[in-house]
Amino acid sequence: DIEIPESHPRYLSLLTRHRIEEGVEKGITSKQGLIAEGRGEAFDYLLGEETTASADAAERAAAAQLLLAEHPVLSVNGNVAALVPGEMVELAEAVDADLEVNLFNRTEERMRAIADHLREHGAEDVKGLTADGRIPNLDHERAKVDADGIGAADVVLVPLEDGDRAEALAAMGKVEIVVDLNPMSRSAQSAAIPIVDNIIRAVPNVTDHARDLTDATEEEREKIVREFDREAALREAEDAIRSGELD
Ligand code: PTJ
Repeated sequence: DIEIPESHPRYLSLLTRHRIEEGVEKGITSKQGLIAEGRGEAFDYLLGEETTASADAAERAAAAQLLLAEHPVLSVNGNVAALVPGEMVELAEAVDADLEVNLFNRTEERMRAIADHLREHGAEDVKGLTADGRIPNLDHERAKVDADGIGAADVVLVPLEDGDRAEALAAMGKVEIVVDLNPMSRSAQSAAIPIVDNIIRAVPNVTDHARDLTDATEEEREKIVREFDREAALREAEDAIRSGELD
C-alpha cells in the first residue's frame, strides 16, 4: 500500500488514482476505467476539485428523490466499486435502495468480483447477476438488467454511466440521477438530476442529505425536487469550468 500525505495539494486525485489502479489489479475495474478516471480528473481539476454550491443542491435533490421513490436502485460499475464501495452500501441503507451491478463491458468474472467486493463492504443483497430483464434499444450485453432491480425501478442512480445507456434508461421512463464530472456528457444531459461532482465527494454528501431529510414530510421532499433546476445546474457547472481559477 502506498502512503499519500494528506497535505499533498493533489491528495484526493492521487488517492482516487490509487484506488482505480487497485481496482484493476483486483479484477473489479476495467482497463477502460483508467481512461475514464483520467477524463474525470481533468474535469475535476477545472472545477477546483470541490463540490460547488450547485452540485450540493443537486445532491440534496437526489436525496429527496431517492427517499420519495417506490423502488430506487443504485447502479454500480467497475469504477464506482473501486472508488466508493462502502459509501454506496451506506447510501443504499439510508434511502432503502437496491444495489445492482451493471457494466459497460460486461463479463461474468467482473460481475461476480464486484458483487463480492460490495458484500465485503457490508452489502446484503446485490442484484445484477440474474440478468432476466432488458433495456430496450441497446445491444445484447449492455441491455442486461435484473427484472426486479433496474427493470422494476422508478428512480435509478447511475454514476459514470455511458451516454447510450443513460439515454435508453431515461427513454424507459426511469427518473435518472447521474453523477458525472462532465456536464456536457450525454449522461449528464439526459438526467432528471445531473450531479456534476466527483463520485468520491458526491455519494457521501447525498447520504448526509438523506439523513438530514429522514424526518422531512413528503411535501417537503417534493418541494426540493420540484425546485431543483436541471438546466441551471448544468449551466452553472459549465460556467464554473470555463471561469475556474486554478491553483
Ligand atoms: O465497469 P464498466 O465496464 O461498467 O465501465 C465503466 C466505465 C466508466 C469505464 C464506462 O462506463 C465508460 O467508459 O465510461 P465513459 O464513457 O468514460 O464515461 C465516464 C464519465 O464519468 C466521463 O464523463 C468522466 O468524466 C466521468 N468520471 C470519471 N471519473 C469520475 C467521473 N465522474 C465523477 N466522478 C469520478 N471519479
